[in-house]
Amino acid sequence: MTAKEKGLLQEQGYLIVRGVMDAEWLAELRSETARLLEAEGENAGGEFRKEIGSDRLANLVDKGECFQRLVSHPLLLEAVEVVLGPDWKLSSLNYRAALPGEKSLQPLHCDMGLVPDALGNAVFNSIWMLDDFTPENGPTRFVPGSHKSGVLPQNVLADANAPHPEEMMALGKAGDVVLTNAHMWHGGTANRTALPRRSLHGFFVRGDQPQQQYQKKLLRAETQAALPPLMRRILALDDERNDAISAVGSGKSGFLK
Ligand SMILES: O=C(O)CCC(=O)C(=O)O
Repeated sequence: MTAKEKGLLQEQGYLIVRGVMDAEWLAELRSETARLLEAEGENAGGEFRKEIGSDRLANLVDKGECFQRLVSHPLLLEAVEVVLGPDWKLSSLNYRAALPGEKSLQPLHCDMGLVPDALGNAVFNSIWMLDDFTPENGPTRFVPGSHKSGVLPQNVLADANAPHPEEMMALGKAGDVVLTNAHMWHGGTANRTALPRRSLHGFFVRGDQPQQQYQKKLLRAETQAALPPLMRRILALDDERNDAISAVGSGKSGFLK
C-alpha cells in the first residue's frame, strides 16, 4: 500500500482497491460458494448466523484453499495492520449475498457494536466483491470518517435504517476489495435487481477481542494439520490468550456483531 492509501484508510475509514481477484480466482470463489450453498442447504451460515434477506456461509477457511488464499493475501494483511496495529487475528471468513428485495437492507452499524477504545481500533473488515456492486444491487453503504465519532449509530440516529446525508456507496467491479475500519458506520443496502449480490467478508479483530468464530474449534483436524505457519498465525491457532477469550463462546454475533 502507498502512504496515500494508508492515509485514506485511516482518515476516511475505507479504501476500495481495484482488481485484486483475477478472473480465474473469481470463478473459483463463485463456484465454490455456490457448491457450498447447495450442499449445506438449510444449515448454510449456521456456524455464525442466518439473516433474512441474505444468503450466508460461515467458517470458510475450513472449506477450501481458495478461501485460505484470501485471508492470507498480503494486501489484506497490510491493511489489517494499518487499522489494528500488530496485535490482530482473523475473526471469521463469511459469504454474504444480498438477495433481491427490501429485506437485504441493514441498519447502519459498527461491527461487534464497538467504538474505538483506549487501545485504539478493535475491528477491521474487508468486503470482496464477487459481483459488480452497482447502485441498484445492494452495495454496502458507509459514512466516511464516522469511525472517529466515538458513538454507535443506533444511539444517535433517529432511524439507523434511513439513508444518511453523508453516506457513500461502495461501488465497484467484481474482483475489487473494500478495506474498512469496521468502527465506521456501515451496512448492506436493499438489492433492487433480480440477481443476488455476492461477497466475501474477511473480518479481523484486535488480539484482546474474541473471534466471531473460534477457528481452533471450528476447523477440522486435517485442515489444521495442513496449514503453514503463516495461516496458523492468522487464525491464532497457537495463541493461548485467544483460547482463553474465544473458547468460552464466540464473539458477539449478528451484523451488529
Ligand atoms: O454485505 C454488505 O454489504 C455489508 C454487510 C455487513 O455490514 C454485515 O453483515 O455486518
